[in-house]
Amino acid sequence: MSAAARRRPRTDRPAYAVAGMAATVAGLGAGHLLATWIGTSPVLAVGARAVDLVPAGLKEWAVAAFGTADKAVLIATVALVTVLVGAGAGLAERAREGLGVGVICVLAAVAGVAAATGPAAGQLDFVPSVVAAILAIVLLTRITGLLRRAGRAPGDSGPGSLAPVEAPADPPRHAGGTDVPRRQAMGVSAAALVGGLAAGAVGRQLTRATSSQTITPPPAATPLPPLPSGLEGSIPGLTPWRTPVSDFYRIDTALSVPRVDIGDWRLVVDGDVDRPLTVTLAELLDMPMVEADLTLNCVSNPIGGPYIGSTRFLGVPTVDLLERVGIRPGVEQILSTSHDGMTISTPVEALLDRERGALLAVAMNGAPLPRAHGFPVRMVTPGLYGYVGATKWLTRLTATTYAGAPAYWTVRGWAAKADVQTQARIDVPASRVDAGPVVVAGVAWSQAHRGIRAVDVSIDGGDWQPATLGPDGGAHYWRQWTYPWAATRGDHEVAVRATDGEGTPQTEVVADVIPSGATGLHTISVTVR
Ligand SMILES: Nc1nc2c(c(=O)[nH]1)N[C@H]1C(S)=C(S)[C@@H](COP(=O)(O)O)O[C@H]1N2
Ligand SMILES: [Mo]
Repeated sequence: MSAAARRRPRTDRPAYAVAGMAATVAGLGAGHLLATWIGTSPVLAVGARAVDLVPAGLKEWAVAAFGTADKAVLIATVALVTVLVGAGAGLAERAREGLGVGVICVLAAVAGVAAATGPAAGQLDFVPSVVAAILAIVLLTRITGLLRRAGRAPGDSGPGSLAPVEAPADPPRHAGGTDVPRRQAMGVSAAALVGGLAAGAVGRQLTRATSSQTITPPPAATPLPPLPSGLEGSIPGLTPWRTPVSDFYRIDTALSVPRVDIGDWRLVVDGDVDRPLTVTLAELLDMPMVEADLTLNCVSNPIGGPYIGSTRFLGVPTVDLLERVGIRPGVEQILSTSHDGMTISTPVEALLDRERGALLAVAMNGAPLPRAHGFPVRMVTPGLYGYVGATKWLTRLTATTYAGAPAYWTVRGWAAKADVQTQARIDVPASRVDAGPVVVAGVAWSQAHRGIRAVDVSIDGGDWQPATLGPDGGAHYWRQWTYPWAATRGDHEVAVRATDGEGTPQTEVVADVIPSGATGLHTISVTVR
């Protein structure tokens, strides 16, 4: 055994790896907490850039595999990879003093650049990454310093000393001074780990807390009568006719929910217009408001999927603002920009169509928009999927052409325009039922084609049988339906088909969600005992 090997026994590798991990966790936690007040969290910054840079196919896979938990999985992956690199930094520091510090600097540089180049990045967004790096470096050098002392025999004056191999300085490792710095190193590592995790958790709680800022939605100029109650009261398991806001699906690319200051909020309306305009929130809230019962759905919603909800929105007709600025001939789309940099293209004719009733919404279900759903102002465009008409945290509307400014999803392979496909979904029964009368029920929607005229059910490929429709909430609102089935023992296939208000049944052709929304019939298998 060489002197060097004796000075640094093989068994101290885990301690260095733990040191690197602990220092990294402490840095990440502190950075995440600091980002509550200033800049962007290093983990979220890297995650956000990853969301923007990964190919659409991988994103599709992640949504398919993890659903709306895809963000949590992404954040966990980024954190895990960072902590593993941190372990590597500890080992690098063991191999050569300063090398691990270098690894941490590289990590921090990646995070800092990611934070500073985000679409909504301000000048101080890199700060938490720098603070995280400083803390991690201080901890790493302190802990590895202790480990070095622990690995050194008493009397050994340090690396490079020419202590003879046969020196008296070869005591049992647990004796003498060597154990004290080792224990101190373990203590500092443990404290860094616990402190980092706690800081991260506190940061998470603080950024989650709902904003203290709110608005008072003004009354609608022409209020809608309340919706009658739906069928869900008598059919357990049927989707409620009005989606509770807490159950409303959330789809966006934001890793932390954007926090928009209502005092600073401005809506800029510009581009190819006669009179560009900037409105404050107070000015917007002073404009005449209308109510609309709307179903909102995501182009990524698979057949039978959950990314759909219905509520009553309150807002300013988008056309009112567009008429004020004067859209010039040749404009094809309104490119909307959100506070977090998302861009969405909406066909200008859809927004100028007063009957369709696109809104700059400020409230849903009688209350201000929750932060997750676009507080303070979002777009909603009946008949169009969310990714081409429902920009949350809206800050800008720019009149332009499709070639002039391709939107976020367009450059990622999704259709530049997409009407909501006519669909029906089966909510009940479950996959196992007892023989006898069974209620088949669900919802159907066809916002782009004057609502739902009929829903039909087919058992085991048999003739289409008409379902009974629930109350009518208008062309842009989904419709509940129910069908009484005399279920007989055995395995059965139940299929549903919607027919739109113009009399066209939904297509049975199976299409994937990308590029313009899934098509095909929703079919379920039921075992009847
Ligand atoms: N700023 C911003 N707005 C956005 C998105 C986004 O990623 N960022 N996603 C869109 C998509 S794909 C959909 S389906 C709807 C979803 O709105 P919700 O989360 O309120 O249900 O928001 C749209 N608006
Ligand atoms: Mo979407």
